[in-house]
This record gives sequence, C-alpha cells and structure tokens, in this order.
Amino acid sequence: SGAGQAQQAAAVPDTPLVLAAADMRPGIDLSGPWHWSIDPYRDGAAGFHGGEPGVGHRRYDDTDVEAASRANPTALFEYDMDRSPTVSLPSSWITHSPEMRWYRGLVWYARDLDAAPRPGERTFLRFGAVDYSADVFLNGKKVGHHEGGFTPFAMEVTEGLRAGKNRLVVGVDSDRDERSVPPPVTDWENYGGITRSIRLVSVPATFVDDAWVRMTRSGRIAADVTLDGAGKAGSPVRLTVPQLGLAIDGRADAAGHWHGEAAAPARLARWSPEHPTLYDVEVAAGEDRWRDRVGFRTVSVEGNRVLLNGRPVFLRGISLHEEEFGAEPTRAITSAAARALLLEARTGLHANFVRLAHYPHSEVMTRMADELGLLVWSEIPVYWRVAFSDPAVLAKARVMLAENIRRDRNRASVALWSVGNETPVSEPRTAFLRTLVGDVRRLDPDRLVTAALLTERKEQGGHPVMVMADPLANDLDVMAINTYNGWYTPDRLADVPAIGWDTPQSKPLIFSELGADALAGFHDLTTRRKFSEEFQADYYRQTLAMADRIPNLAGMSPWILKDFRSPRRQHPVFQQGWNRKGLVSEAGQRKAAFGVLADWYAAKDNTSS
Ligand code: GCB
Repeated sequence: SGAGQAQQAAAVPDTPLVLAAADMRPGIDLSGPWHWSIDPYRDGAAGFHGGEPGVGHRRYDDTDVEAASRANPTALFEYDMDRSPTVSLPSSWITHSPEMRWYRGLVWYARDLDAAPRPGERTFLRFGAVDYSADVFLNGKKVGHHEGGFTPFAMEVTEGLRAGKNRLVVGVDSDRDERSVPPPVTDWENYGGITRSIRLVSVPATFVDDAWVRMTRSGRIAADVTLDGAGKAGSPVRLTVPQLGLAIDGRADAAGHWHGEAAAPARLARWSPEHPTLYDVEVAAGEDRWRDRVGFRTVSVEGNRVLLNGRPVFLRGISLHEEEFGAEPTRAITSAAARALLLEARTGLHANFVRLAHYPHSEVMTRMADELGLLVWSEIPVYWRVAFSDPAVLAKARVMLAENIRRDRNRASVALWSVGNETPVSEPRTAFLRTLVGDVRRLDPDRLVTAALLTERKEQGGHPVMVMADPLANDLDVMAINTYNGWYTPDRLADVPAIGWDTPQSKPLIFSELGADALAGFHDLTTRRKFSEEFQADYYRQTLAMADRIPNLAGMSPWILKDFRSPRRQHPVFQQGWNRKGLVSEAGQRKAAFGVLADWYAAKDNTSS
C-alpha cells in the first residue's frame, strides 16, 4: 500500500526537505554576477589557527571590510569579498580565468540579495548542484553543508533572512578524497563550482515538500504526497490533471503523507518517444499549489525484453556527459544547450534513449528528455573504486541516490536507475550495491534497476568469449555491460563479430558503453590506425555486427555523443586532454562513425513493430 511504501521509504537516510519540482516554483533567480576569491589553504573557513573571529580571513563573516577598516584603523582584513572580482554563475570555475583551469580546492562566492521576508511563508535557498561540497552562510551564519556534486539541495532560511540587504556566501570545495563519491580518479573533468541554478524559493507555512505523480506498473494513476509544516496532519489534499478531467481527493495522515490513486482516464495519451505527451498536474494542499508537467507510461521487463507501455522496445541510445557543445564547456546546461545535445541524439542518430553518465545530470536535461521523447538511464557516481567497505561512504551514496530519485521520479523519460559503473566484484562491493538496489525498489518500484557490470575475456576453443559472472546480476532488472573489444583488448576488429557472450540469458542485456577514440578530421585511409575516423567507423561496424548476434540484447548506449574533457587523456596529438570517443567533436563536428550508428539505428527503427 502507499502508506506502507512511504514508511519504508522513510528508512532511506535522507532527512532534509526535498522541495520537489523546486524549479517549477516561483522564486528569485540568484544567477548572475557573484564575487569570488580562492582559498587554497582553507583558512577562510577556520580562521588563523582555528577560527578566532575577526582575525581577518573569515570570508563568510557579515562584514563590510572597507567600512570596518575605515571605522577602525587597527582592524586587519586579508580579504574583501565585496571588492573581489565577479563572475557570472552558474558556471564551473575552470573558465573563470586561465589560472583557474587546474585549481582544486576551496573557492568562496558572495553576493548580496534583497529580500522581504513575508509572514506566513517559508523561504529556502535551493541549489541545483554544487561540485563537490558546499558550505552556505547567510548574514554570517551557517545555514548548511552539502556533499555531492550532482544533486539538488534546499536549505531553509526563513529565520535568517532580514528585510533589505542580505549577504549570501558559499564556500565551494572541489576536492575529493578516497571516501568521496565519486572517488578522486575518474575519467572526466572535475568541474568544481556552482554549476546549476541558484534560487530563493518561498512557499506557504505548510507546503507540499514532495510529490510523486505517475502511472504505476499496473497502469493506474497514483500520487504520493508529503507535506511539511505545522498544518500537515490531516490536511486535505487534492490531485488534479485538468486536461484529463481527473481529480483525486484525500487527507494527509498524521505524518503529512497522502497516497491517492485512480484508474487512468480512457482519453489519456501515454508518453512515448514517438508521442511525448505531458500533462500539467497540480497538488493542492492548504494554501499551497504544487505544479509539475508529467507524462504517463509504464516500463517493465518480460523475459529478456524491455517493454514500454506493454510493448517491446529496443533502446537505441547514446551516452552523454554533462557538457555543453563548444571548445570551453563550463557545465552550465541551459535549455538551449540541453536541446542541442538531445536533438543531436534524437534526430541526428535516430535515438530513443540516452545514458546520462556518470552522475545525475541537470534537471534541465531530464525535463528536456521528457519534452523531446528520449528514455533516460540515470545514475549516481558510484564509479570504479569507491570505498565500498566504509559505512559512511555507503550512507553518502544512499543520500545521493535518494536525492536523485526524488528529484526525477516525476519524469516519464527516466526508465532505468543505475547504481554503479564498472565496480570490481568483491563481497563489500556487492553488499553496498545491493543496499542501493533495495533503496531504488522502495523509492521507486515502478522503474527498472540496472548497473554497468564488468566482464572477463576468456578463450574457449581458440575463440574469445566475454564472461559476465557477477552475483549482482540476480538483483537487477536489466544487466548492462561496457564493452571495448578491439579498442582496449588485443582483438582485431575483423574478429569482433564472432566474439562470444556468456551472460545469463533470462534477462535483458544492454551495452551501456562501447566505443573507440577518433580525432575529428584525422583520416588514415591506408592503415586505418587507432585515433583515425576510419578506425572508429570500422570499430562501430564490427561491434554492431557482434551486437546483431546477441539474442538478449535489448539496447545500447555507445560511448559517447561528444568528446569530453578528461585529465587522463594526454596523447599530445590526438587527445590533448580530451576523451575522443565522441561521435562528434567537442564543438559538434560529426565523425564518420556517427553515420554508421545513425544508419543502424534508422534500420532498427523501421523494423521495430
Ligand atoms: C569506461 C568508463 C567511462 C570511460 C570509458 C573510456 O568504461 O565507464 O567513464 O570514459 O570507459 O573511454 O575508457
């Protein structure tokens, strides 16, 4: 039952408020110019020798340094946020100045904001994402800390706001250590900074903190609503979908939870990549009106097929990092940037699916996927060698997962939640990932769970066979494998189609990655060597021929739409700090392999029923 679900969900360690669909709420946009100041030794956080106030380093104090220095000539300040340079946020700091390109550590951001606190309302500072951790101060007082670079958080500032000018300071630390999620070594750029929206959002004293509106696996319309505030217990709640003439009424329980459901109206048009129909939905509770735009569809698994609205669908996908097109990405994904990326997949490649790797992308992206009609694989950065034995690290990953699911479980596009990428099998790792799978099942039993698993290359009778023997496969709805035969393995491309795949046959399998580097514009028509467009195109031809022979293959998301920054990739001629597995260059120039995949997908599309 819904109440049972809500109770179990409460076991997930995520106490702060959710402020679901915060981006749909009216508010004050705090993007634009902010002052910034580096702090490599972090003494702006603690003060000299541990934090005595007034010793002149504490960046977050509510002090007009210039005025204080004039008023008291003995005062000493070794910073002045108000006179520090400004930069436009959101943006990663790697583009603030050439010196910041390789900066890692703490950066302070500050701005003033005018506010008029309104009685009977509660106000939150809501960040789309801060990479990697954030300490937030309002008028010199700490309002909160958040760890994890890719999920939203809301901090209540109802008490701390004053009429007129307020000083908002955020300390952003990009440093990650062995206990971070992700750990320090990945294959992408660590874009330190405030990379997503910053808003001040006001809501009534009792308000809809969380609302989840969807079509259940059995095809009903259901809503789970959580109210917060003094008036939550017993409050009337009403869900309406005006275009469908649908209204469901009820009352919240003592804890402020409400579950309602009804049969789907006959005139409901289901969401699909071909017809991405979205409806305005509203939850009314007391004075609050919570709004979202939601599509209704089912996603399920039958045998080794993935079903969308009860019919088999082959996932014609592509992977993406969160980087806009252009030579200097700063990870500030606008609607226009998201549209450009997703249209290249949707109309350029004939895709119906994207893997948003390797962390939750901006909510702008998942909303755009809803609108354009792309199924989404969503994941958290449990990547490679996370400290799986450490319970504190598991707790962090669980919070990230819960933040991601609560943000996006109203998105029809999201079909798969992934709990890990290429994590070497061990007992602690499998226990860790099983806990995450359990969290997904509680937080969202209507979607599919997956993980990108590792394989081992073996020889059987002189032929290469890729063996997947991972106990986690039993726990998943869909198995996923990243394959690079012919790029990272010694296989000749001509031998790739005949490679054997030894995986359980009873479940759908997705190739969550496959790919090879090519530098756009580098051609080698004679030897077709690695890094040439010809090699990459051949790699795709042979790998797709291999895919054609795998009976339980239910889809793929090749690696990757576009070249992306990676500090590990330092071949001076071909890479220059970029992973070149893109089907297009960083600026958007298509490589030869793009057409190979697009043609294969177009053919799949025509033959699919
Ligand atoms: C992988 C990783 C991905 C890398 C890719 C590569 O398996 O999941 O993050 O970027 O391979 O290019 O090696």
